[in-house]
Amino acid sequence: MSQQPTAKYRDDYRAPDFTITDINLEFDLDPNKTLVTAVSQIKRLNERATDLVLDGDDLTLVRLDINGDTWTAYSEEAGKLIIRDVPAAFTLTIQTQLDPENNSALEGLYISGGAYCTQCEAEGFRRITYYLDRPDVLARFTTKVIANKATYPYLLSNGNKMAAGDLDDGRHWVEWHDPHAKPSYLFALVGGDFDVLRDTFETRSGRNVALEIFVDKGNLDRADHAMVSLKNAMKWDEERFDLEYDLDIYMIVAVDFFNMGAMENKGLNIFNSKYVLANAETATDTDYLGIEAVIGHEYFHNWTGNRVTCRDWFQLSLKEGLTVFRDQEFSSDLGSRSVNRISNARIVRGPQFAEDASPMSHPIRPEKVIEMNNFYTLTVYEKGSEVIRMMHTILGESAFQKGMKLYFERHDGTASTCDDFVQAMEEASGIDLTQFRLWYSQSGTPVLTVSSTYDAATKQLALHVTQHTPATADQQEKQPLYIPLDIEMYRQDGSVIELQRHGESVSNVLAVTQAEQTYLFDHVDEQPVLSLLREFSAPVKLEYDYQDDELAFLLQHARNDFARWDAGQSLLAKHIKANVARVQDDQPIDVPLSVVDAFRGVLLSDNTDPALIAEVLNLPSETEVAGWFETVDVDAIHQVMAAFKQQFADHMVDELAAVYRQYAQTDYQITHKAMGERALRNACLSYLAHTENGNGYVEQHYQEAHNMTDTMAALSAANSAQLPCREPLMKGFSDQWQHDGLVMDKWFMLQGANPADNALEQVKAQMSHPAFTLKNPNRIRSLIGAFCNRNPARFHAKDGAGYRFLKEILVTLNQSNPQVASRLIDPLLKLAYYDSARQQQMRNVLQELADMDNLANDLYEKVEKTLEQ
Ligand code: B3K
Ligand code: ZN
Repeated sequence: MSQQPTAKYRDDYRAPDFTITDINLEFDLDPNKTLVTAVSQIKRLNERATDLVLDGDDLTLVRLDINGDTWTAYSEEAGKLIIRDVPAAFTLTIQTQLDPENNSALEGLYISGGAYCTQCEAEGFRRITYYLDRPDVLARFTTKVIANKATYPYLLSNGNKMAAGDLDDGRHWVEWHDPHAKPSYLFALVGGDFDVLRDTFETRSGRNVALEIFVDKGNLDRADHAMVSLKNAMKWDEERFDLEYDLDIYMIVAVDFFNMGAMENKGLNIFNSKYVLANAETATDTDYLGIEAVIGHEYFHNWTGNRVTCRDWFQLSLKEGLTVFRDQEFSSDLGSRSVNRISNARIVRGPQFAEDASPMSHPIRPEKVIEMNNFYTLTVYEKGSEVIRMMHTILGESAFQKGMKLYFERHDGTASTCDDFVQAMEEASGIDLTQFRLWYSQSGTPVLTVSSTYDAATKQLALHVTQHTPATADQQEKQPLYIPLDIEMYRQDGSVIELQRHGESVSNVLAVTQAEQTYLFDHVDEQPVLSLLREFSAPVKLEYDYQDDELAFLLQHARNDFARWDAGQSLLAKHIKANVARVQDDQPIDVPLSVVDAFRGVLLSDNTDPALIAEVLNLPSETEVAGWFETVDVDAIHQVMAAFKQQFADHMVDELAAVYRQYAQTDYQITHKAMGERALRNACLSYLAHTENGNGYVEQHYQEAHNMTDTMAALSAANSAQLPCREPLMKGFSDQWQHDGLVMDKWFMLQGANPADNALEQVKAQMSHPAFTLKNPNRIRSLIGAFCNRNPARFHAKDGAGYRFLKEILVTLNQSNPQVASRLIDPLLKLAYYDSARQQQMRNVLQELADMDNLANDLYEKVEKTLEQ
């Protein structure tokens, strides 16, 4: 490492010395010599400040004027432009030259598939011009874009289109003005040629908003679902959150080269095409749901993120946690609430808890950051959303919405803090959230240990609850949190026992606030079965000594679908853990028939939503299971999970086949009901693939599939069960789709997750597939990301070959796209959970990375933290 990057601390926040009220930008687009002229109105805020310090990264400065005159009193330092002795208010003109074609980091201005586009969050605007590139500087933007008219007929930026014209030399220009002052991270520009899907939306107050979705030529037939989702989102936000759109136009541009999912730039969202393009032939049901969620998410940012933005990047969860909560509610109101809750809980309990337990552990409002892009994490987003959800649970919908209203009244048009949000919730509800605020500053996963004693004579139940948050890499001392614990009690006949204390009914949501607490309930007429942490009411680990029959009971009888699924997961977890221990003791794997029977009961229950049955049947991934252990035995886990799949398939083959036949589909519909039925049928197929006629089932399923969901279900079953038809089907798919990278991503993902012994060799071979390129983040995530995250038995191969392979990829990406590299490295950070031989191998490759002399900040931050441990 040549130069040590410096960390920033939340405590060091200082208001800016200067601000920028207005900026006029002019872009003369050229692949290697784009000229950017920025004319900013600068105002001094701190009277003692004499020097204006602007951020800049990888820029060529062409001109610098103050009030129209050349200014020479400036110097360039690493990442900064220092302009000395500036007046109190002035016009600053800065001209920079950019090379978008060679911008492989996909941050700032770059070219994706022939179109110019931008990505500025978090700190990409400084790769366009020197600027006060921080979210608490809010300016009105006017942007003029100039380019060749034939090649780039569409020139777009934020806000409303103000004027356009042609130049003599075949070029044209368009000027945009955004009336809403915004931070630079929300700036966007696009120049290219597209097909456009147009529609309109009439807001509640009767304003007409033009909706435009820009896609690559030829993809118009894949944009409808995105448009429907957008209109649904606009309507939902009016109805549920009382929030209306505020510009005359809303544009979405789909690009193939994009580091993450999408970006909420004001009035001009830029999307990874994965979250826009879909039709029956190319997209699975999961893709459809993903599009609905991400289109919603970016739209909802218009209020939670854009109208009220973040004061500094440590406050990121202010907009992200809240907006994830809003998109989850949107998906739940439109589709199945319980299925949505299940997938949220899976993410938090799996990869988010793993993040808490890693060297990158941080609170939802981090304290220390080297590279901001490293903090767009599951903790900030998903746990952040859980924290908002807990407030929603504690306050109730009505008081929560009052809090939202107060938050907007106070903070609209400003850059705010997480604390501003909690304050509004507190004042609107009258509920003291002092202790609750700890969720923002304390990292780690709390463990709730619950036990109960029932006294038949007094008909009292005592629930004893302790909470403990283990120390994390970033924080040793932990305090008790305010944890909402949602519970229910059942009688043996399945009826509910009302929660009562002194004869009065009490809320199902207990407020756990101390390290140890006991709750007493009376009028409990029999020894109850307890349903605990319903709806995953807090992002905690629950420990309760459940008996198998209690879990089987809840799986069958709980009146809440989430609780049923959760009981099934606990039953599995108990026996998976026990069997991993058996394998380690050289004993045979034993899946009790009573466990199989409990699942069979759900499979055959005809009053249960098929989507829920599918979720119940969906075994936890090996990566999720790994998270349950102090020391991960990848091989034992692999064996045990394979055995569970096989035993379930063997013991339930007839029932699985019957349900599979029952849900045979003739026509294809994209409704939640049809999706649920497909999910169940395909879950059955995934088991049937492991039975005697597996190959026949899968081959026929593939041949008869008339949509991508079914096609992929067949391929994925063939892949997991390593069926003879795997080869020909994979080849057929590749022959059919190799021209389409987005579709091929599904295939690459299967190659990455291939359980074959020689998976690594095959993954390496697929890197020469015509559809693969290390320049495209989607391809990298599909093939290499799947290998490292969804194929633990191969990635963690004893000889360390998986680690060395990842290292080679990281060395390449460190140069070309450090942001993507930094996402990919995550499985190596968990080295502490592996045996000493594997740990050493992982440490070796991390050390080799640390020794590089050009290691990007993104990787540096993670590598150093891990090696320090
Ligand atoms: N706000 C963007 C994420 C930007 C990530 C920068 N590395 C998308 C979103 O959360 O909606
Ligand atoms: Zn977001």
